[in-house]
Amino acid sequence: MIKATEYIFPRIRILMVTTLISLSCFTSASAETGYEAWLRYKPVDDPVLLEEYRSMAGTIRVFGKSEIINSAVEELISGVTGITGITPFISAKYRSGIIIGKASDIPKSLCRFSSDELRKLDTEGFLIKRKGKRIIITSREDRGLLYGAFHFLRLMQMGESLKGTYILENPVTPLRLLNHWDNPGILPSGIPSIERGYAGESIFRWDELPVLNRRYTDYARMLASVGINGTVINNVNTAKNGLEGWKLLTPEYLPKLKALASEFRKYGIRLYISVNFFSPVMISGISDADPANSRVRLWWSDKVKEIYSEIPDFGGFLVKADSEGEPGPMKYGRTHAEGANLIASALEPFGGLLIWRAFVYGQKDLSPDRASQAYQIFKPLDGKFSANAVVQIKNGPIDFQVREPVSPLFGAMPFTNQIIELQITQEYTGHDKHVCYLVPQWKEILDFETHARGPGSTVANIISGSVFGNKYSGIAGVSNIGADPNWTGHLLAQANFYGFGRLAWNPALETEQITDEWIKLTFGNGEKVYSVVKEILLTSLKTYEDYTSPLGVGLMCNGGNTGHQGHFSPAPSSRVTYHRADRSGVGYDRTMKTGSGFTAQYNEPVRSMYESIETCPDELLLFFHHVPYSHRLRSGRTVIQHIIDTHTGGVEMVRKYYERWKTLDGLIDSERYMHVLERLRDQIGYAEVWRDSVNNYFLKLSR
Ligand code: GCV
Repeated sequence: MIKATEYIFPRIRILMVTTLISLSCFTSASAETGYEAWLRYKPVDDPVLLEEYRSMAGTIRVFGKSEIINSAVEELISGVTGITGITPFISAKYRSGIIIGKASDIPKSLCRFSSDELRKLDTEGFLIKRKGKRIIITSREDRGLLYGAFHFLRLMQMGESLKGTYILENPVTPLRLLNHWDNPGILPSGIPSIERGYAGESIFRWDELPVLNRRYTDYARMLASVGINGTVINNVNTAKNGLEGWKLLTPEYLPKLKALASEFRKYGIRLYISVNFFSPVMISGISDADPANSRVRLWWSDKVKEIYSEIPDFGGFLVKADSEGEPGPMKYGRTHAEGANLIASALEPFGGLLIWRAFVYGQKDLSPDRASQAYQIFKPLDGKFSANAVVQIKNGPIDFQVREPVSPLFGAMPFTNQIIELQITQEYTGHDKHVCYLVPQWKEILDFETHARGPGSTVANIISGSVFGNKYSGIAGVSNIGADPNWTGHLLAQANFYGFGRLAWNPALETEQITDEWIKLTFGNGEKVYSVVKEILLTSLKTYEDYTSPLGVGLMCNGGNTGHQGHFSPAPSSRVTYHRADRSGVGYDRTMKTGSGFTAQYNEPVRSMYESIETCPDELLLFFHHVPYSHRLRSGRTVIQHIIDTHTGGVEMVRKYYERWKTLDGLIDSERYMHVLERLRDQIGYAEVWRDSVNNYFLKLSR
C-alpha cells in the first residue's frame, strides 16, 4: 500500500531525464565544453565500486511530494544513470536501495531515527546513512533532501565506497548568496552586460523572459549542488552611466522575475534583486526619496506588496547607496541605517530581507584614507539597523585586492546582522585570463581572528552568527558566471565558484578537501591529472600575488572602467595615492603614531600587531607601513630585492604551469586540455608585462 506522503515519480519525467542523460553522455564523449562543470556524472571505472553503486543505488523509493523533492529525485536519477550506466527504478514497493524523504515521512519499518539524530538536524541539513541494503537520505525540510542528494552523488563521483556511510551535515551560515553584477535593460554603448564579468554575456535573457530556457535550470542545479540558497540577479549599480537595473521594480519586469523565481524555487534558491534608493522618484515621480517622507514609505510598502503577491518567497533587496554615484539617504541628511530601515520595514511583514552594502567611501569629513572610511560611517550605526536589515561588508577595507587585511568592521558591529562579500569574479586577480584560485585567500579571511569577543571571534564565526548571535548572517559572492559554454570563461575559474559555495556551506572546510573534490568531480580520479591540477591551483594565488602587487601594497593596476580591460594591466605610476611609492620608500603609513590611524579600528591584539613594524606580517607590510626600499624583511631580503625576485619568480611559475599542463596531453579530453593550455600560454605573456612594468617602476624610483 502506498501511503499518502509517498510519491510515485511520474514515468514521463524519468523518460525525459534519461533521454537528456544519454544525449549529454553522447555529446560529452566527443566534446567536453565544461558546461557540466562538477556535475558530469561520468561512469565509474572501478568494477568493485560499480557493482556496489549498482546494488545500492539501482532503485529509489521516494517519500513526500514537492517541487524540491522532484529536483532531488531527478538529480539522483540523472547522476546514478551517468555513474552506473543504469537508470534506477522508482517504486513505492522497494525496501532496499535509496530511500529519500523527510524523517517525518519515512515509516519506522524502513528506518528509525534516534532523537539525537533528529535534534542535530537543522532545517537545511541532511542525513545520509547506510542501513543494511538501504541508503537513507533524509532531512527535516525539503531543501535538506536536495542537498543530501547532491552530497550523495558527490560521494559516488569521487569514488567513495558506500560501506558504513553516515553523514549528518548542516550548513553553518544561514544566508549563502550569489551576487550578480549583471546589467538588465538596454545598455549604453561600451557597457558590458556584466560589470566585471569575463565569461561572456549575462545568462539572464531579459528580452526572452518570462520564457525560460534550460540554462536557468542548470544554473540553479549548480548553485544548489554547493548549497547556495539565494541569488541577487542584477548589478548593485542600477542607474549610474545610464544603466537600467532600477527598472526591475517596474511592472513590466515582474512577470520576468516571477518566472525566474519559479525555476529557482525548485532548487531551494530565493530570488533577490538590487534596487535603487531613488526608485520612488525614478519610477513614480515622487518628489524625493527621503525616509522621513510618508509617501516614500507608502511607495516602498506598496511596491513590496506587489512583488510578494506574485513571488511569495521573494528574498528581498540589495542596496548600494551613497556609493560611487548610486544615490542614498545622505542627500536628505539621513544615515545609512535610516535609509536601510525605510526599505526593511516594507519587507518585514513578508519575511523579506534588506541587505545594505557597507562599500561606501569618498565622502567629505572622513579620513583621507579610504581604508578607514566604511568603519567611520558604519561603526556608529551599530545597533540602529532593523531586525531584518543586514549589512554586507566586503572582505577587505579597499576593494578585493589580491592581498589586503580583513575589514575591521567585522569585529566592530556586534548588534548588526552581517554578511561578508567575497568576489568570485576576478576583477583584480586576473579576470578570466590568469589562473588564480581564491579559496586559500578566502580561508585566511574566514579564519581571521577579530578578537571582538576574545579568541574564537573569527570572521567565520561572526558570519555564521555564533559570535554575536545575530539572526541573519552569511556570505555573498560576486558571481563569475556568464553565458560562455563553460560558465566561467577560464575553466579553472570554476574551482572558485565551487569553492565559494562549499565555504559558504561550511567555512571550516579545509582548502585541501575542497580542492580535491573539485578536481575529482571535474577531471575524474586519474592520479596524474589530479596532482598537476592541484599543484597549479594551490600555488596560483601566491604566484599571481608575486608578479603583481607586492607585500600588501594594493592597487597597482590600470583604471577602473567597467569594460573588459579595467583593473587588468599594470599601471603603478597612476596609483601613487594607494601605494605611496616615492624615492625614499614605498607603502601607506596607516599607523596611529605617524600615519592615517587606520590600525586603531582593529581590536587588540590585532591593532598592536599591525601598528608595529616589528610584528606586522611581511605580506601586509606595505599596507600598513611606509618603509625604505632597503628595509629588511624576515626572509633577510630587502624590500626592493623582494619585489624584483618575486616578480621574476612569479613569471617562472607560470611557465612551469604551462609545462606541467602539457604533461596532461591525452589524459584530459582535448577540448578542455587545449582551452587551459592556451590560457596558460597567454598568462605567461601577461605575467611578463606585469613583471617588467612593476620592476622597472621600482628600480627607477629606488635607484
Ligand atoms: C559594482 C568596485 C568595482 C565596481 C563595483 C564596485 C562595488 O569599485 O570596480 O565595478 O561596482 O566595486 O562593489 O560596488
